[in-house]
Amino acid sequence: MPTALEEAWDSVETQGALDELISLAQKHRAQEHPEPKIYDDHIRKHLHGSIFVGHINTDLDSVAGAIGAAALFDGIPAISEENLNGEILFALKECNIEKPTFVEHIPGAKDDAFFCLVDHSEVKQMCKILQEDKNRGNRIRGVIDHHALAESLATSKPLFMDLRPWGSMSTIVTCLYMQHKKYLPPQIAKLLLMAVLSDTLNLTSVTTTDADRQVVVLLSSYGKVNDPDEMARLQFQAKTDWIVNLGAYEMVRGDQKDFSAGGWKCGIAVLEVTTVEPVLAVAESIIMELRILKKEKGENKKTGERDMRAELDFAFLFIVDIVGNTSKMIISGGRELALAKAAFPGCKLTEAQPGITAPGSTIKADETLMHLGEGMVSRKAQFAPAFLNAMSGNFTCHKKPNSERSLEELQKEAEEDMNELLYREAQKGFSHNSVSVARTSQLLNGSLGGASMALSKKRASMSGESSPQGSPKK
Ligand SMILES: [Mn+2]
Repeated sequence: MPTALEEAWDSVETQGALDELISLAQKHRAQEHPEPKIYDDHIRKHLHGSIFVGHINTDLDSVAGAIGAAALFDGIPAISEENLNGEILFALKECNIEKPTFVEHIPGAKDDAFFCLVDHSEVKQMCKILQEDKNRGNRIRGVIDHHALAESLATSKPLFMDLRPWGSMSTIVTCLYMQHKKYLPPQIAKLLLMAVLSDTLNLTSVTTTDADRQVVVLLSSYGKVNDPDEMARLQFQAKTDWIVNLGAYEMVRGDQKDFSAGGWKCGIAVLEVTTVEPVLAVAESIIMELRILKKEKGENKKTGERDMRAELDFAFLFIVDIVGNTSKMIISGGRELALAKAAFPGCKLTEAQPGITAPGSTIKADETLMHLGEGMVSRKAQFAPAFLNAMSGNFTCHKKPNSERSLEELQKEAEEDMNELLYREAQKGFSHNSVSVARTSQLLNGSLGGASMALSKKRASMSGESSPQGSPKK
């Protein structure tokens, strides 16, 4: 089997050009920039001193990109959240680079500092400071990204933007080093390499482009990484070990994004692992957390008020098997089942965990896990488009979109809704510390049992029936 590096070399059509790039860049190592160019100088001046920060629910690409771009443009690298995932921590250690400062601790960040966003452009993915700042349009001076440009992004002044349809933001940053002929220190090269490997799943994801392959070759050379395949394996293993220890609460909220179409709102969480079994072992808890998450999305964090129309209609968790190059999707209820079938027709369904209880009356226990086909690994390129396509078509199920219903209607229905009961019970019983949220399994089982009992009694008293669907395991 050829290594990722060898494959990348083979796929690079312009090897001569690449050699030239390397020698050119090496010539400029550690030298003063010899030929000031209007292009470079003005961008440098524009971004100088800015805080470079990635998205919340942060990932290695966001952190590495912020570090790389800040070093290139003489800015300040920042992290959007205090807690970093196991892959990021592993990469920083491996590259001997210090963890950047949490953005809220950077002087001026809350007042008048300028920002360059990396790896995102949507308001809802921005760090809390920017989300809450009505003046952010004055403060965002740059965006370097490889996602669709957000409709929600607006600035009051012209800004520097570099958006390219590549597999990783760190690929763009690497090219910016070449463009600006600036010395790329080996540690930063290694960190950027690890970020490209992370975002492209070691160059196997459908989002991978030739630009990413070329950059992997280049960065392996600069960063002195002889075997990027082995590097990818180690970092994915670090991420998997970390995920397995997270627990269901963090699993469904860690790398989670919402998508809307046709009045529907769908949340997609993704876990990238080298082995899926440890995640499936807690599938029942994951389903419960997905059901609670849907309700949580209606909370207004600032006012503490709830808007049930803002709740998710659907919540999914995809477990991406990086080694097998395929995915499994946890289906948390009847609505999710209907949408999953519309988005991914013909995919096999099984139970997510042996002996699992069906999460509702419109789904069976052996329909709680969908097995997606080979090569299905990307939220951006595959999962989200499939759902968006289904939702914007004439998709219907047994419920209408939350956004199209009246508050009265939703509030009335909530009294009968298992998810609502779970949500209320869960709010009573969990401990929250700065590192993670722990719902003890006892509490969970107790809550689920309690909620189910309450619902069961209520239904029985209302209709005379006595065996509600969706009752939990003892
Ligand atoms: Mn990225």
